[in-house]
Amino acid sequence: MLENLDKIRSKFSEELKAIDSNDKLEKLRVAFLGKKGLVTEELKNIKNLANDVKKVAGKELNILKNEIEAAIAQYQKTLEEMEYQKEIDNAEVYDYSIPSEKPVGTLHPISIVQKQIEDIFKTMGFVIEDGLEIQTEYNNFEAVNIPKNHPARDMQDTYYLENGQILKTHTSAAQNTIMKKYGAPNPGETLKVLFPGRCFRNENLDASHENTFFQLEGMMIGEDISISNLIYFMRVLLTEVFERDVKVRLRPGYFPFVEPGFELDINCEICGGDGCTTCKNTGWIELLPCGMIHPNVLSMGGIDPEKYTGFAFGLGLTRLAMMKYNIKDIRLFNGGNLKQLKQFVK
Ligand code: FA5
Repeated sequence: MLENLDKIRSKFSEELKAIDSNDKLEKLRVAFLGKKGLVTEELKNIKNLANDVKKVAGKELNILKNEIEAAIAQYQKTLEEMEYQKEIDNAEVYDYSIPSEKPVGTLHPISIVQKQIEDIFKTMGFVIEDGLEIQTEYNNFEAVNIPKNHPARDMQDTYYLENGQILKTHTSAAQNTIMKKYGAPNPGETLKVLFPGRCFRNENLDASHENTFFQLEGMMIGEDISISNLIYFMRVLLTEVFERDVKVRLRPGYFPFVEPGFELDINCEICGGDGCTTCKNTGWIELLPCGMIHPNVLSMGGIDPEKYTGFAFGLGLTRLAMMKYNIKDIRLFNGGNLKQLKQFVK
């Protein structure tokens, strides 16, 4: 009996050496440990042995069975490694530094318009700043002259975080930090900053309202800045983006952080002003609120309102992209449907 076990052991070792696939390994397992396998047959024979050798034979058989099981498990890992090595050896080698023949992606329409405006304003001496998306209530509201319990807070349905901070509702939330960062301009100079960013409001969604949208804010501060400077920059912005004159209207608008304040609306490019779902049948899209920075806001930013004046505007960048690319519904931008988005961008 014990001699038999040694033979089985050697036979198994010999046959294992020739195995080069999982299928063959499984067949080998069945041949030794399966229902009619060599080890199983020996186990069945134990009952026929004399009582004094039964115990030793049983013990030795179990040792052999465990050895074979362990060897198979170990060999499975070896096969996996061999397989992996084979894949590596056969893998195509890529040189990732070679530019692809076709561009595999494009910029998002909003990024394209943003970049275009940044380029225009950089040539006019503006610096570009990046505002935080998570903001303090102070920066988002108090620092732009909207104290606690001010009714203007209701105009911007706000997402509050558990730690008391908020998702910024407008890019104006960066005004105070930027004023403090740069300080008042030197005599004869101006501070000109552009700060685009993603904003969040708990809106009822429709063709022109998203809960996540982009604004692009601009601010110019100096000793002699007036509404004519403001109108000049607004005009440059729109003609450069549309590459033609577009019909706009300027009307008074209320924002606690500007005085006076204006709403600049653009004639709806989707319907040409006739009225459609995008413009809610008004023929106009609210696009570019602006105004002269309120003295309180300058003071809170550490700039003397007796000496300096400035303008600020808060462009609805997502809506501008809608008008530029004739996109009827704002929800398309965040919808993630690349096929739809690609048709607007070359
Ligand atoms: C503001 O957010 C002011 N901070 C803008 C400002 C800056 C005024 C500086 C004066 C001086 P308003 O809430 O109107 O204003 O938003 C500005 C623009 O963002 C709107 O004209 C619109 O084009 C865009 N906008 C506002 N809410 C949404 C929304 N839910 N979805 C898409 N665009 C929006």
